[in-house]
Amino acid sequence: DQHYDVHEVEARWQQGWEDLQPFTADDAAVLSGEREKRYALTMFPYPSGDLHMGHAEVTALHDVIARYWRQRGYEVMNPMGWDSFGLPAENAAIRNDAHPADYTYGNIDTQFESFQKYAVSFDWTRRFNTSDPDYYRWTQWLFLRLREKGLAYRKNSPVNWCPNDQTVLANEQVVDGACERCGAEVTKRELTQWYFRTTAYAQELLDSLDDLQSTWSTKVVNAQRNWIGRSEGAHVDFVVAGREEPMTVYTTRPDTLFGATFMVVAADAALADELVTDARRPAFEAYREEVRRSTEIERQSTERPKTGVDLGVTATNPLTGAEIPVYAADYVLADYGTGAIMAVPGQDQRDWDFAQVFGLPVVRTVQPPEDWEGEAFTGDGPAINSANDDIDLSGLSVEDAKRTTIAFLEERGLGRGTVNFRLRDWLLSRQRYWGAPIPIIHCPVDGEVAVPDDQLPVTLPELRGADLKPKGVSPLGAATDWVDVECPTCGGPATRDTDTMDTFVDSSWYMFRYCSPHDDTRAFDSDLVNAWMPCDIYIGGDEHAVLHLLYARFFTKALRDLGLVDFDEPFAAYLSQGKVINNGRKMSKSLGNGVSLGGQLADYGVDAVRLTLVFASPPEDNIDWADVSPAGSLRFLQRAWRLAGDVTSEVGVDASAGDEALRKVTHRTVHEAAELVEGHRFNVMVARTMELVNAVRKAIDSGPGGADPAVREAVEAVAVLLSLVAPYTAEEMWARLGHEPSVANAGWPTVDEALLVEDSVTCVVQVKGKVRARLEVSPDVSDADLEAAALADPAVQKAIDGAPVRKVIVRAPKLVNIVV
Ligand code: ANZ
Repeated sequence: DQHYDVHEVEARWQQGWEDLQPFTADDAAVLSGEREKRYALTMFPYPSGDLHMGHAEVTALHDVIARYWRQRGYEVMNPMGWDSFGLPAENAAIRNDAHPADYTYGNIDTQFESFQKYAVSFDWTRRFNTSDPDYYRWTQWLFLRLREKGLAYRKNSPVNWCPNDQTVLANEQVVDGACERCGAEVTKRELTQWYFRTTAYAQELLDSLDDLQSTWSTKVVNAQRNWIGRSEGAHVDFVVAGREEPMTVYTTRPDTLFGATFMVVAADAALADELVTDARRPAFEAYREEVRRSTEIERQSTERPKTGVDLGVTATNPLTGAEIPVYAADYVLADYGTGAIMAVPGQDQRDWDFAQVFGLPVVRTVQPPEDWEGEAFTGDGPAINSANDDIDLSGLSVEDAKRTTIAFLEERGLGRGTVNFRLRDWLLSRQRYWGAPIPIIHCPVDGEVAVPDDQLPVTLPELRGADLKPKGVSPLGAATDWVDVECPTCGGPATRDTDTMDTFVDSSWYMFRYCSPHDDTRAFDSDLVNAWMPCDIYIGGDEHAVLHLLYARFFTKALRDLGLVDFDEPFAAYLSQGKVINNGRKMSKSLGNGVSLGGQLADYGVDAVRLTLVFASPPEDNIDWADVSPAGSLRFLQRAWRLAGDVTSEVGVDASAGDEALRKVTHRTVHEAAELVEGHRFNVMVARTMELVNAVRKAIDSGPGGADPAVREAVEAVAVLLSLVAPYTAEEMWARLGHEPSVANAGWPTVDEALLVEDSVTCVVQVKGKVRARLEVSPDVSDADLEAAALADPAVQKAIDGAPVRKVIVRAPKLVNIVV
């Protein structure tokens, strides 16, 4: 036989695997310590259509690791489910004129079937959807536990508002001033919303990144660091004329205090409203209106000229004693630091720009370099214009001046050193339908009352036929039967909270739920979670580098402090995979360059598509579908499969009697493949497998032949290596070789160390930095022998050309460098 029928094989094995269930993780084996565990997690999908090339890529890569660990004898948990609440499903449902539940669960069925055909080694017994009441009951339960700890609370403040989706957004969901999902420019609104107190863990979230540095993608670690945004500086108190309370600012440059020539308050901060004089109020209110209407993009723009209004009050610079004016402006943010700054135009460009517009004085407090022609100077240099009777910073560097100023301020009670974080609390409530209802009841007598645990879940009302189009208030408000309830405390009339939770809440704890997915007495079994977690690998896209990972890390720390888990971080290793693109560009409808996964699978089969995705590039890099060849992958798989038909020795034959040269190739390949998988260099692992296939083909056709025991050993190794990438082909080969299924549990071939010793290595000989000869030498050649051999080589002699040899550098067995 020269070919196998890809689709016939797929249909047959899919059926066969269903009976074998080789991928069910055994809790008992892990709890008892009988087998070491590995928890392989890949991001669960949104059910907003069928699987696409992106899913195909991430699961193919992920499956290499999961299947490898299984072959190595670990007890592997590789679960999958659906992140089925949330805006993407809801928006798609509205577009398709369907109820979100019908739309969502229909897609889940479709995706489930596709996953099965795609043959990812998931443990389907652990499957759940976050929109199942059995799941979100516990999302609500966890919300209440966090609230009891003071980690979930409600407050009124200006929030990000997406005018298109008609809902609030977390800071993390605003990218360059636009809605992360729909791209609409985000505006601000004053609203009462629910928050998780992520800031309570700011320092710890930052500190534990040090431990993740070596096992997480660097890009992701850096993105997390920047998002948390720790800075060191000072709070400085300014006395405002006619006001008892001081005006406190946050500055990272206390050394520049002598140069603070005016103050700026965020226009939308309460403080601006408090400070403004009656005379200036009309101008202020008009300006504030203008600011509220503008988008984040406009406000943050550095090109746009600075705007603001004089509030009519002055503050006293504590070091110069000068009375300096206080302005309101939009370049200062209400929710960062204290929402107010001391402006130092000599050292800060934004302040410089503002000073130019309003004609305010500039005093430099750091000496710029002699040839300095710029405006604000932000670099280091000796302090100038920075002395009074009590403190003298003259000549100090920025760092020393900072320290001296902070000490002085602290001594006089004028300020104190402080640490500030860019990280904000996580805004979690959404004015949308398709999410977990917030389990709170509002009572006119008792205020905010938690829904008692035994009344969970608060199920979503069905609202069939209702208009779910976003209108800025939650559609749940329309379900009056559902909204009107008795207060659990006083029994009087009360109303349910009508907002739902951000879908990121659901995905912040799903990795715990997989450990005991069907437990209907608790969110998760802590013993099982502590046994299985942290996840040994987590694979997903870059787009979640900040949001989801940060939230999941926050949840883990909060649950630890609630005594529910005994570790600090959910993901021991994180790998972010690249994207599948086409003709150099992201696949999109408008470009018409989309590649359908279904079409590729129909044309080439599952294994060829999987192999192509794994082989194309290192996992972190993008794959351009225009540059790869699934047809070539299929030809290779057929070649590998044909080897199995050419093996004529019996199962269990003693390989040690076989051809040694081939055995060496086999053992070296298996040995390297393990290192390559562990180092996430899956594409190279495939390349090595291809080389092994070539070597066996040669051995069969023009070497010892198909009856040699070394050939069987090699082909069995090929089947096991391929089982990580191309499960159907591997299974067919395994059966053809006379084995019982499944190759997924065949076990990793044992490597004979003796066969790894190389016979010879290539030594490069350089003369005057140029390669002049390559010598085949023994791997354990001595420096002296190697030097003699190099000098005796005719090509080397010719290159030296009789010149005196000044120095010979020998690095046995690989390099000799001759200096003449
Ligand atoms: C005076 C000063 C002088 C500043 C100077 C900088 C340079 P990071 O590093 O990001 O924490 N700032 C403080 N609160 C702000 C707010 N709510 N909106 C906009 N800007 C704010 O930045 C801290 C610096 O950003 C602070 O230090 C403050 O300006 C400004 F030569 O104070 B600085």
